[in-house]
Amino acid sequence: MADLLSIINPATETLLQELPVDDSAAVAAKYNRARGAQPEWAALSLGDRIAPILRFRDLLIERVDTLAALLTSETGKPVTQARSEILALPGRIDFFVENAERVLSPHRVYAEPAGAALGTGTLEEVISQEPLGVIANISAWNYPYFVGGNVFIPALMMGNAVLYKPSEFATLTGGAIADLLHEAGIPQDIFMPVVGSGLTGAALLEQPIDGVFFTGSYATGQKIAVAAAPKLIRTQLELGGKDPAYVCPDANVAVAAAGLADGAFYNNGQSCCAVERIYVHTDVYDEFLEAFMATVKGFKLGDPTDPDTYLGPVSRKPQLDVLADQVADAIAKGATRRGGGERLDRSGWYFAPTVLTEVNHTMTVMQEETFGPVIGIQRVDSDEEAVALMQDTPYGLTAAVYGTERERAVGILRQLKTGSAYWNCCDRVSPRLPWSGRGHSGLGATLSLAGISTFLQPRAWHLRAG
Ligand code: TXE
Repeated sequence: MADLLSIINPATETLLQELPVDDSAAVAAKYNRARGAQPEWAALSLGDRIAPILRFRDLLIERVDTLAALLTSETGKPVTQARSEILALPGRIDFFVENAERVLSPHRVYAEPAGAALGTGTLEEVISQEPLGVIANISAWNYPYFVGGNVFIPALMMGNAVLYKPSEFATLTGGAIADLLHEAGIPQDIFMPVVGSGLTGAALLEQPIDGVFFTGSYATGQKIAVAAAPKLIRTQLELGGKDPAYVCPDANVAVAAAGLADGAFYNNGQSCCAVERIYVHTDVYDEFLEAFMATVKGFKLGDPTDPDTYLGPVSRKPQLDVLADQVADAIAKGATRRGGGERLDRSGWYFAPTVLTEVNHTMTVMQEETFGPVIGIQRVDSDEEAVALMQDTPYGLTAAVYGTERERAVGILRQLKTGSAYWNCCDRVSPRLPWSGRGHSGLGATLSLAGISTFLQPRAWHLRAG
């Protein structure tokens, strides 16, 4: 009998469902089906591949209530935020649809002028694009519609078959996404969910896949890269960060405090691009801290099914210990705790929103990924000090600067090695811009035109008329 995967509701700690896990043989069978079906899918016109994706887009909107309730039940994401995530995917789909043809179309890059050739005819050079084939999409739980959709939508559109391994903490949503894609007309064998935890993900990597697109932690990302290396396949890793923000002395403090509190606590801090460290110039430090604390106190914590709830439980129980350890380490080294700091005494994996001040870089909270509702705020005396602290990380996903002078902010951001740079905003993703990381934040890019062409490989045509 197959092993079972238990799906637990983080808000109530009750068992939602037990699902049979795909073992190695089941994974291999799915791979074989995908391999068999992919050439026919790739041979369809682009329009025929786009049509079911547009139906999927409409179904997302039509079914948002049910889908959001399911996502909330298995991840604890507040339902309003679950709805926002689902309703933002259509905008990303629109971007992919609008740009698919431009990326996929063959183009002639050279045509020899008539009579110039030494041979009998003229020479043409053409670049065409081909899908990779069968790809693995190993995904995360924190934004399954976003981080999954950034991969499987353009991958399918470009003619690939997708073996989709949802996170074990968002498996019901992974199944719902598959059902919706199939209902919309994507062939069963072209998109298949693969159910299980890391072991199932590892079994998927043993198949002769043509690419792996992963979202998750740096530690697992390294394992994926090692497993994929001998295969010499396209490997993309979208990993986490320790994203810093700096508030300049000339910043609009109210805007900075509201924006950064949301950036730190939205989705309970469980975003790859959550604000994880804040540096504030001493001239505006007190004013900023007061406004920041007022915003945090206004966040409603509780039942994630309540539309007014802003902070629900964390999605994974072990994270409670990570958060408690970071807080304890900071306090032992001299930090001040302003509210929160511990698990709430109630059922569910709730951790009180925590602001730590008088922090420094000897503390894990300023060094290691927190991925939860805990934020450190550090006072700095100059832009130079802020830059040095912001640079002190092996990660490089995003960085934000709040201030009125664009040149000053851009000058600071240029000194940081990050995939995204924010001026007077943070925790923001656009389908038009590439999502990429430097250092431990990953390899490759999703979204933008680069996030479409990554599912293709170019072919060079040297065509000489005979
Ligand atoms: O990630 P994992 P988890 C970070 C964040 C968080 C941490 C853990 O720091 O605290 O990751 O989250 C599959 N071979 N981010 O546990 O373990 C696994 O089943 C193949 C950042 O979810 O990296 C899941 O589907 N697959 C982030 C996926 O990998 C394996 C989003 C991610 O698991 C595997 C989420 C293996 N050996 C978490 N081991 C972001 N960038 O937004 C595990 N998996």
